[in-house]
Parts: sequence; C-alpha cells; structure tokens
Amino acid sequence: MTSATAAGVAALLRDAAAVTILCHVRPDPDTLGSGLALGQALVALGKTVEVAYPGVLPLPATMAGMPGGELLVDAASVTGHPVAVAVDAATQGRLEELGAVFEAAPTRIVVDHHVSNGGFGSVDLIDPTSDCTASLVLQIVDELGVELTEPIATCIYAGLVTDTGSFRWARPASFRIAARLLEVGVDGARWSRQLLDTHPFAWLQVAGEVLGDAQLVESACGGAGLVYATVPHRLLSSMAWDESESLIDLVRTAGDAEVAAVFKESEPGRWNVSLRSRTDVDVTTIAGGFGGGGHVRAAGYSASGTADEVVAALLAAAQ
Ligand SMILES: [Mn+2]
Repeated sequence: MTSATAAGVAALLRDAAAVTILCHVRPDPDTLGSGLALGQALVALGKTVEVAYPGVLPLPATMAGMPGGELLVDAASVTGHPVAVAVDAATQGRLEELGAVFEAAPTRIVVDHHVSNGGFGSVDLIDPTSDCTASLVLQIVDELGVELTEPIATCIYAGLVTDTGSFRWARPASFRIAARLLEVGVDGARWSRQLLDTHPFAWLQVAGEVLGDAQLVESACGGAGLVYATVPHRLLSSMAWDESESLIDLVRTAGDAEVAAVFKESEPGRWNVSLRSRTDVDVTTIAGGFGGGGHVRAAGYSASGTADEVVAALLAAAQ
C-alpha cells in the first residue's frame, strides 16, 4: 500500500477514462453518499462511471432518491474499469463479491476514515481524523476542480449528518463543511428527516419487541456495564436492513452501561453484531477479537451460533 493525499488521488482520477466506485455491503449513507458524490464529480469531468455495492438494487427507502442514483448498477452487472475506488470500506471483505472487481483493477484506490483500516489498495487515502468518508471525497472533488453542485453536496451531506449522529460528535471541521454544503443549497432538514427520522409504522412494534427484551449486565466491561438486545431472524426479516441499523441508536441510550450491543440474525445462526461505547471503552478491541473492526466508539463484527452462544461469547470477551 501507498498512502496518498486527496491531491494524489485526484491526479490518478484525472488521468482515468473510466472509474468503478465500490461501496460497502449493506450500504449506509456515508459509503453511498461518498460513492455517488465522487461519481457525479467524475461524470462532470467526462469520465465513464459506475457505482455499485454488494447485493441488488433498488436502494432502501431511507436512501432512495439520493442524487446520482442513476450511476448505480447491480453488483452482477459491474463492468470493472481499470481504476477502482473503494469508499468507506474498512476491509476488502466489506466489498463482499465486489472484492474481486476491486482486486482485478490495475489501480485500486481506498478512501476511508475507519481507524481499523490498514489499507488494501494500491493507493490508500485513510484519515481516521475525518468524521466521515464523504468529507474526504469533498477534498478529492475540490482537488479535481469540480464545482460543488447541490446534488454532489447533498450526497456529501448524507454521509456527514449520519456518521456524526446529526453532528452530536462532530469535530469543528465538520461544522465548517456542513455550512459550505448548506450554502450551495442542500436541504438539510429534508435529508436529516429522511435519513435519520423516518421509519415505517411497523418498525415501532418491532423496535418495541427488541427493546422489551434488552438486557443489562452491570458487571461487564470491568464494571462499566453492557446493555444488549438481540434481533432474531424472525424479526429482522420483517424489516428492511437499513431500518435495523438504527436499533443500536435506541439501545445505546441506556445510561447504566458504557457499552451497547445489538445482535442481528441476518440468516438463521448468522449474526451481525453492532457495538457502541458512550465515552472511554474502545470497542474496536472487542470487535477486532472477533475479526471485525470500525471506530473507537462504533464497531462491529460477524458471528455464528445460537443467540445464547453469540451473547455468551461477547460477555466472555467484554469482562
Ligand atoms: Mn463512514
């Protein structure tokens, strides 16, 4: 791997005729906003562009209508151009079946902000001091000399507002970027509402059932406490996956516990585990022990077994 600046990445992209942009599995607004913002900027320069994430279209409801969506292609229909860019993926594994597309590209660019990302491109722009990958894409857009239009800015805003929890843990730089995005016409209220504050009515019942079974283990994490909830496949399959992503934001509000976990059974016996910490505990340490990763206060991993088994494994790791 070679570390690159935004200017270095822009130079590579300026020389490219066609670019494949890859978002991570179960895309969130940061990976998707980053991909669509960069894609639109490259189209403005006359490049051929495709954007994809593992799995199939269409986008889930929260992200539907994001500008640049016409650049998206189904994972199975990806051409694979000589320059590939992975956005917001902490590992190549997060690209799932599109990892092969990434590997096949002579020029492989990683743009990410996860502290656990050790780099997996031929060129890596990894900056854990950035609140979101979309802000790094904005740097690249600026270096490319592309005008920051409202559609591009909207995609960057989507990543910024969600990865900062509506600016709750945003660094000063993110507020400056947000001001710039709003000044070019982003409808911040509309996108905050759509991305963060909108669920189908049925989600309320499911969330109620999940929260009703939440458990508090005060002795866990050296006495800092762990609160956790499980979402069995029966419940998870009743909601769109992006709806399940927000359950952790409810569970982590329990003030009695430093660490929060939500176990989501994506397939029978297969679990995606989301971890959050309120202040000091580094959850990348716990997630890393299970082969996962992420940020200091937000990380995740995958596990197999019954609900009791995966919970017991976490409790053993988080003593
Ligand atoms: Mn991100």
